[in-house]
Amino acid sequence: MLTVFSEKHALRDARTELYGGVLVPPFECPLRAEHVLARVKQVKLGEIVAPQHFDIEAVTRIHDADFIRFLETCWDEWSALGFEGEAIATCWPARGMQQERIPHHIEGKLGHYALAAETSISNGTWEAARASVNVALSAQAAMRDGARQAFALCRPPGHHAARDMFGGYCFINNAAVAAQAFLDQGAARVALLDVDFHHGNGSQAIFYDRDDVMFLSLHGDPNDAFPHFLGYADETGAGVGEGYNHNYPMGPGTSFKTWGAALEDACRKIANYAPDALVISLGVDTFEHDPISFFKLASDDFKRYGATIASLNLPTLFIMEGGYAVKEIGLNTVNVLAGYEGR
Ligand code: Q9C
Ligand code: ZN
Repeated sequence: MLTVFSEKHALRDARTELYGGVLVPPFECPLRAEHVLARVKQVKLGEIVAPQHFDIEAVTRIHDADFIRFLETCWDEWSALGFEGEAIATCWPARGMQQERIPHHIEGKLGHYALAAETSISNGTWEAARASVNVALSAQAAMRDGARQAFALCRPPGHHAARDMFGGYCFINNAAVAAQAFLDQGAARVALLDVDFHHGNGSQAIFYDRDDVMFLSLHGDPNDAFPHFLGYADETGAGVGEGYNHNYPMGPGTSFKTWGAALEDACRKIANYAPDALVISLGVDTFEHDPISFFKLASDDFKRYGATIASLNLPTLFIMEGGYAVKEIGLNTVNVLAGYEGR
């Protein structure tokens, strides 16, 4: 299958992530994308192309325009103040405080637009996030033009980003923007299946009250795992979207047997929905040796579940999300794609 990749991902190279009370080098690092690309080449998965440019309107179909302007200007505003470190939110509109007001100061804007504190904004972050969504939109355009499947090697990832929030290493929701592009080109229904270890809170929130995108997510139980405050099984959608949101939270130590059964159930729901396209938020942090996650999938399991996804026989767009076992990220990611292709 076709892979879309942008070298501009490397512009997202933050120095710091707040982890365990310490500023550490980010788990979400440039080497990740380079390793996936190397494996795509090694197995000769198919052609690799650079993204085209898309107007920002494709992004503001999903995201708030003021939020996008914030992402674009945050680093300049922050660095103009002469701080030594990267831009990190430290203050939020907590319970009882004003949720809608957007303060002028960058510290207030960071608190308004951040959903968590681990993700710093650094020089080049906006340019990389912009290139990442162009990767997703280019892979989607290839499918509009007739491709049956495609792989968007996006970095930074996107599924935690909501209409007007960044965090969890995500800035622009690449999968949501691509799903909306399918609809805007005439699809009646799109299924968005999120197999990243973490719940795709951004994607869920974006489509929660809609019936034209079914969102399904298999993930670490939010009682035990980030993002903690969304992703529970009783979140089933709202309004006309009621019944079109499905969460499969699973506990520490979950094996492929359990995880694979959840995938089978999700695939049955997708088949009944009969979407015109399937978007996969493909994170491989479900791997047994992932440094920040707690599922127990082995490298061969990724191949097996790629085949399960293929059995849906739908036009399928794979969007790269998480996965932090950097040494094995290429093997695990491309195993899904190769398994999908039946090899
Ligand atoms: N104790 C994605 O996979 N922090 N984002 C986790 C672990 C945030 C993951 C803390 C993890 C975000 C795209
Ligand atoms: Zn993840």
